[in-house]
Amino acid sequence: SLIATDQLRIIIGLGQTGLSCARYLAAKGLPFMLVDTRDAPPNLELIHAEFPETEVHCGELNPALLCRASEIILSPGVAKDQPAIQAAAAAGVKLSGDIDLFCQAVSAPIVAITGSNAKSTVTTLVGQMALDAGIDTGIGGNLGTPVLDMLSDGEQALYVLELSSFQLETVNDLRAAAATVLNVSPDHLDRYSNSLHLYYQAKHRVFKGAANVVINRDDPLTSPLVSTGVKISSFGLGRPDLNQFGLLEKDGQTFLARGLTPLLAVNELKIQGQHNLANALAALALGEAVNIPLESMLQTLKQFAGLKHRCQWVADKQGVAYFNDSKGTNVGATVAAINGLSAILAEGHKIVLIAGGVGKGADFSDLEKPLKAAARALVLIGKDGGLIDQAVSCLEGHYAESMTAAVELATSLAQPGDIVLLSPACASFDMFSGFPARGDAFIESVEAL
Ligand code: UMA
Ligand code: ADP
Repeated sequence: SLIATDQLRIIIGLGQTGLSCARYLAAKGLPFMLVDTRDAPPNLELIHAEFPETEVHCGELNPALLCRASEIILSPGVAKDQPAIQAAAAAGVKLSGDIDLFCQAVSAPIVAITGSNAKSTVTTLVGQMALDAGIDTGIGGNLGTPVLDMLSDGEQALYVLELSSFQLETVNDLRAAAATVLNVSPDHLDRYSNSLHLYYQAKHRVFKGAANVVINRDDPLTSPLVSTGVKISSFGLGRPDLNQFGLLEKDGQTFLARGLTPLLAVNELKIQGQHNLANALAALALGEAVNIPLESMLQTLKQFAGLKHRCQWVADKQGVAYFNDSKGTNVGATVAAINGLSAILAEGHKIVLIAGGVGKGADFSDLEKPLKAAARALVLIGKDGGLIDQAVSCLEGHYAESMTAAVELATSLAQPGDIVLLSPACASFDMFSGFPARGDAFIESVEAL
C-alpha cells in the first residue's frame, strides 16, 4: 500500500457508518483504507465511485493487514472480539469509532443518551425541546443519521445523540455535557457472550468524562460509579425529592413534577403509558442539565406525539384497537408496551399480542407475568416465535406464516374492546429489512382488514 503505516487508518464496515467515516477523513485529507467482512457489502460501487484511489478489502478479515494500522475505526455492527481485531489491538493498534472522531471534532455540548429502551423517543424529545427553545441542534447517532454526517451542516450549538451499546464499545473519551443510561434490561446478548454484565459495561461507557449525569431512580443499573464533582440529577415515577424529577398527586390528578413543584398534568401529554411518563421526565432532567428553559420544555412536551412504530395507534376496527410497536425489539420493550397499554384497557378487556422474529439469544420468560395479567392470546411469527411459545406457559401460541396472516389471526382471536398489539420482543431481519418495514407491513395488513 502507498499509505505509510504510522498514519494508516482502517475503517471496518461499508455500511452507513463506514461511509460517513470515509467522507469525514477524505474531507480532512487524511488517508484511509476500507475493509468489510462481507464479500459483497453494501455501498461498494458508491465507494469505488467516490473514492477511486482508496484500497478496499472485502471478505475474511486479514490480521496482518489490521496489525499494520495506526488506528482501526470500527462500525457498530462489527464485534470487537473477533481474533483479527483482537490481534491488532494486542499489537498496539488503537481501536475507535465514529463517535470518538465526532467528539474530537466538535466543541459544542453533547447530550449522550443510551439505554436498552426509550433511546430514540428521549433523543427525539430532548432534540425537539432544544430546537423549540431556539437552540441550533444536531440530532442523530443510532437514531439514523451517523454522527459524522451531521458535521456537514456546520457546527451546531448543541448535539443530542442516541448511542447504542455497539457504538459505545469503541468510545474512549466522550466528555458529554449530560449523559444517561435510561434503563438496562437484556438485549443483544448474542453479541456479549450471553453476559448482561458485558452489555452493562458497554452502556456505562456513556459516562466517560461526563459533566452531568442523569440516573433513573427506578433502575439501579443506571447509576454510574462516578468520581465526585460530577453533577447528578434523576428521574423516576415516584415522588421526587428536591431537584429531582418525578410524579406528584394533587387534587386527584397526576403531575410531572420537579421536587415539590407540579409542572404539567399528565393528561396534557399526547404520549401514552407509564413508560412514556418516565421518558418525559428523563427528557426534562437532560434538558435541564444543558440549560434548556423549563417553560419551553413543557410546551414541547404538550405537542410531542411520539415516534412511529413505538406504541403507535393505527386504527380502531370493529371495536378492536390496533397498536404498532414494531420497535419493541427486546423483552423489556415488549413488557413496557403490554403494561403501558393494559393501563388504557377498560375492565375485562385484553391484549392480543403478535410477537416473534430474531430472538438474539434472549430469555423470553419475563413475558409470562405481563401476558398472564393482560393478554387474551398470543400470535407468533418468525424464526424464534417457537422459543417464545416454549418460554410462556399461560397461553398457547398460534403460529402465522406472514404479517397478514398474523393480523387476521389476531383479529379472529380479539373481542370488541381488546387491543391487538404488534410488539415482537425480537429483531425483524428474518422477515423484513428492519423494524420500520415490519411496522409498515402491520399497518398495511390492518388497513386491509
Ligand atoms: N457487517 C458485516 N461486516 C462488516 C460490517 C458490517 O457483516 O464488516 C454487518 C453487521 O453485522 C450488521 C450490518 O452489517 O448486521 C450493518 O452494520 P454497520 O455497522 O455497517 O451498520 P450501519 O449501516 O453503519 O448502521 C449503524 C447502526 N447499525 C448497527 O448498529 C447494526 C444503525 O443502527 C445506526 O442507525 C447507524 O449506524 C447510524 O449511527 C441500527 C440498529 O439496528 C438502527 N442499531 C441497533 C439497535 O438499535 O438495536 C444497535
Ligand atoms: P430505543 O431507541 O431504545 O429502541 P424507542 O424510543 O425506539 O427506544 O422505543 C423502543 C420500544 O421500547 C418502544 O416501542 C416501547 O415498546 C419500549 N419503551 C419505550 N419507552 C420505554 C421505557 N421507558 N422503558 C421500557 N420500555 C420502553
